[in-house]
Formats: sequence, C-alpha cells, structure tokens
Amino acid sequence: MYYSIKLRASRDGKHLSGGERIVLKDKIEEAVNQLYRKAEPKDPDEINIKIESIKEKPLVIKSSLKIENIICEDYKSSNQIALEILKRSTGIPVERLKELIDLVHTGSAPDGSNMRGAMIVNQKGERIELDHFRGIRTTTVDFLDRDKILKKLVKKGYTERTVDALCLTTKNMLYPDMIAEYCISDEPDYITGYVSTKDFYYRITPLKSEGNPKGGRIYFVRNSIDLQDFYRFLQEKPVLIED
Ligand code: PML
Repeated sequence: MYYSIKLRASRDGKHLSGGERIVLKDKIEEAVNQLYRKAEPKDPDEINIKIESIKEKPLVIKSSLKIENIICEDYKSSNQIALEILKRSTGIPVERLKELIDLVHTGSAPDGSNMRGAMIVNQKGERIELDHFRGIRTTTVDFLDRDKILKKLVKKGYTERTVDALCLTTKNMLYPDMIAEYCISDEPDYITGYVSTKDFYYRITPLKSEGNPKGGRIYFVRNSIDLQDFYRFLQEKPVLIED
C-alpha cells in the first residue's frame, strides 16, 4: 500500500515551504526526512506533517511531459512567447490572456496577495475557481522513483522545483478538459516559470521580473468542464509517474 506524506512549513502563519511524496511504507521515514530537510533552512516556526494511507489504486503513467527549454532576453519577451502558446491552445484573445497573466504577476487573490492555489479559467476567459483566495491545489502525485528523476534533471541543469512542477502539471494534463497551464513562482528570486500543454512543459527563463514576490498558476480548461469532478481528480486521485 502507498502512503501520502505532506509537509507544510510556515512562519507567523505565512506559508514558507511545502511538499508531498507518495511512497511505500518502508520509505516513509526517508521521505519525511527529505521533506523536513527542505523546509528547515527556511526557519519555520510551525511544521505540519500528515501521513495517510492511500486507499484508491494509483494511476501509474509512463512519462511526464517533454521539457522544451526557452531562454529569452527579458521577461517581457518571454511572456510574449507564453501568450502565443496560450492563444494557440486555448483560443482566448490575447488581451484577456494578458490581463490574467498580469494578475498572477501582481497578486491574483481579491486583496492583491498570492492565491494559495491556482486560478481556473475557461475558454471564454472567465475565472471559475470556487474560491478566489484558495484556488485549486494539485496533490496526491509523485514520481515512482523521485530520486532518479531528480538526479537526471539536475544533471541537465534543472532544479528540484522543476521536478515538483513537472510532476504536478503532468497530473493536471491527464484531465481531459484541462488545456494548458501558466506558472511563475512566488519565490522572489526564482524567475524561471513555465507554460504547459498536453504534450510539452515549456520551461521559460525569465518569466517574471527579479525580486517580485508575486506568483501563482492559471489552469486553462474547456467550457464543458465538470468543476466538482476536476477538483476531486486534482486533489484526490493518486497518480504515480514512471519517468
Ligand atoms: C522550472 O524550474 O522548471 C520552473 C519551476 C516553477 C516552480 C514554481 C514554484 O515553485 O512555485
């Protein structure tokens, strides 16, 4: 049986670091240690660790999205490329896409802070997430052998954030009514972001301006989406990725 281990670290109530692993019982301790070691340098005053058995049979898929690396001179030209990919895949007019992307760069929660999860936008360009502060979070997904993937991607010059992001967005793209995703980190100095589609993870540097503490994700979906089912799939369906 597989277990999900989730860790969330915060200081003064503000989220600092989080992560999830899905492992077999004999790897629980190692996974908790790995997650703890990642959070500890950020000096949290509270750490929550949740370990639960996964009752539903995981969906095991062969491969994650293919990475296409795009490097531009500045974040404005990068965002032009992101806009073109998103226009092509979603059909949403560029003006509306620009407004949505600007929101992620300036804080997409109603009070201008970062949302906790992702915005959901349909093909009419409407925001349809149930809660504009919480958004939607993708969980219950991991690589079958995460250490192997981490080694492979780090060797190519990618980071641990790439591994986590690739894992989440690969699960997102399995949902039939999910079309594309846009993401920038809320870490001020992490300026690489991505746009993903059904087949590709376009890793784009720099996708945001250096020092900007704002960030987040937009999930672009079909108009026909069943929102309850989408939330359930992203939050609860266990998915393991082989490679
Ligand atoms: C990458 O390095 O491939 C981009 C990762 C984006 C991470 C977003 C985040 O950590 O919030």
